[in-house]
Amino acid sequence: MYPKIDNAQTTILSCLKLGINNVVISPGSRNAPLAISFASSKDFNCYSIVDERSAGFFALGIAQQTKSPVILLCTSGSALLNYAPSVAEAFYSEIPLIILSADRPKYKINIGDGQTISQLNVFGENILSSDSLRQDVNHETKSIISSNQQNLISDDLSTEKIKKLQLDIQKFNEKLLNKRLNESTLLQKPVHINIPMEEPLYGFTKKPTVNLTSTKRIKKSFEEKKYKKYADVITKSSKVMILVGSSEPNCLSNSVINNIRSFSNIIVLTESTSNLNNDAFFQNIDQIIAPLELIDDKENWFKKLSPEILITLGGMIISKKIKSFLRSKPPKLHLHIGLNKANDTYFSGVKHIKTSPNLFFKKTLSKKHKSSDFYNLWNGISMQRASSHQKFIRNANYSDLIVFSILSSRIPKRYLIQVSNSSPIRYLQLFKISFNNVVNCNRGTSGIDGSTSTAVGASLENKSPTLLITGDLSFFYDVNGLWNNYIKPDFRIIIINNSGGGIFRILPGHKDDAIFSKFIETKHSLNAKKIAQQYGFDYQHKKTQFGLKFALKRFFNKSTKPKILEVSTPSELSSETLKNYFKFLSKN
Ligand SMILES: Cc1ncc(C[n+]2csc(CCOP(=O)(O)OP(=O)(O)O)c2C)c(N)n1
Repeated sequence: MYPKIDNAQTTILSCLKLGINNVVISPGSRNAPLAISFASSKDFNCYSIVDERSAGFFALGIAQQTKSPVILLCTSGSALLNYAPSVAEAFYSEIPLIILSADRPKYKINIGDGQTISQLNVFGENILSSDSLRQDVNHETKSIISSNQQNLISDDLSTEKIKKLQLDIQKFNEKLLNKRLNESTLLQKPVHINIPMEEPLYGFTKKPTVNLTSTKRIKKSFEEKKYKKYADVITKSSKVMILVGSSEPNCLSNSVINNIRSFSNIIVLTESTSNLNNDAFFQNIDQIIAPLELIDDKENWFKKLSPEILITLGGMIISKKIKSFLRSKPPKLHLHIGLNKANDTYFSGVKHIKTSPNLFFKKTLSKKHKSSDFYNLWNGISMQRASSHQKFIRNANYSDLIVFSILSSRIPKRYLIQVSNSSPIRYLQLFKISFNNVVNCNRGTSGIDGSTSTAVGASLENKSPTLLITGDLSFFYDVNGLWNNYIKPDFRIIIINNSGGGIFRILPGHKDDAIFSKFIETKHSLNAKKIAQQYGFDYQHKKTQFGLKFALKRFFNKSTKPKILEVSTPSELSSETLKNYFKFLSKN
């Protein structure tokens, strides 16, 4: 079933031709021509989600796994604005989304018609592009001519001229769609297409009436070849740091990894979301750097550990500590390798080399590197920290830190782990987790507004079972993430309930008083029991170390229902324990 309205039909055919086939639809009437057409075609996987904010993150979760654009379709009015948080997250995390908003014809905007707002550019700078298709003049031509408002067809146009005008409109719409859909795929970014349609909306045809002439897939090409000159610089430097931000699993090949490992002047720092694991890489950045901030000799250590050359790969970096470390000791040269955005995070200037990291390292890592004690220096501290970490954990009180310690050793291999902001992902960074797990977190804008929806979307496109580790506020914020029919029985949620925003007790400047508790931490005494019941989850609530360990024995076993395990932790003691942890590491 294809819509009789040409711009809607062209949109559908363009998506089909470019192989974009996941569609998340929120209900409405203006978008019905597109919704019905997408949903009646076997070529599209369509998902129905009522809440557009949740729909946006659900789509983002799918695209995060597939790296292909996911279509979001909504009706006119405020519906579109509810995509804003996920659009911003997609923009900064570089995840492709195609936002299709159905709209009324232009003359009905701002004149008191129902469910209308100005829909163009609603996402401001937080999206790659926002465009409107042109309204067709071959649909409801008579009413366009008789209306003195529309200004689409001037009075003196003959039927032939109207035909020609429609051809121009069709050409414009096809070209625009081809450009934007391809850009979303190539640049891995969200784009917005607004589609104005006149009523009646519900006319369909069995065969397409529009013939696409110019739509075609544009291929990615790694063109940059000017980087060989850096081989010499890297070889001769005694301090090279490779810092890997959020990446898809195994962004470097084994042969490149082995090559990097053999050089004493290169160190590699990774995060949980780098999804790149090797025992020679330094995975727990905060464990190494945070204690240095507490010692008298900080300046001297910072100097010794700082790189001359910084090579960054991947997306956003989570660790605040590495950011302040590199900002205080900026590298002489910062190269960012890859097609994703080169952020000047460390204010040292950044050179963007748009090529694949594997190719870059193959061409620049020659055999004769300067021998250096850089790797050994980092490795020495890292080993010392790992041993102090174990000692502290052995004797620490039941707290958020201990919960993460228990989880890190009990999450089975081959899980897709989705983590919420903010302290859950920071705690996770302090532990080594199984090498076969993939970790994702919405760090584009670090919001707490879509972690559950993202996890549910992601779970559909990953063969592994999914575990969402979330804070209590993030969970209650995005509870509509559970309001859909796509939650698989192997979906697992662990809520770390520290009765509010535990992160704010950890951040510097925190003062424990009534204002902090009410307006910053937003302390509460809610739990997820009734929510679990409402959405058909198995539910357990544990409040002790022993209880948690016991629950985890069966939590990951196969089941007919998805499961929630809520773990209550003492908020004051948790923040105190973390502060003591870093103090202990700095002294031991
Ligand atoms: C949409 C949005 N609003 C506000 C914030 C600011 N913020 C960051 S973390 C946080 C608290 C999160 O609490 P919770 O999910 O319970 O995790 P915890 O800090 O306890 O680990 C808030 C409100 C945000 N990141 N995103």
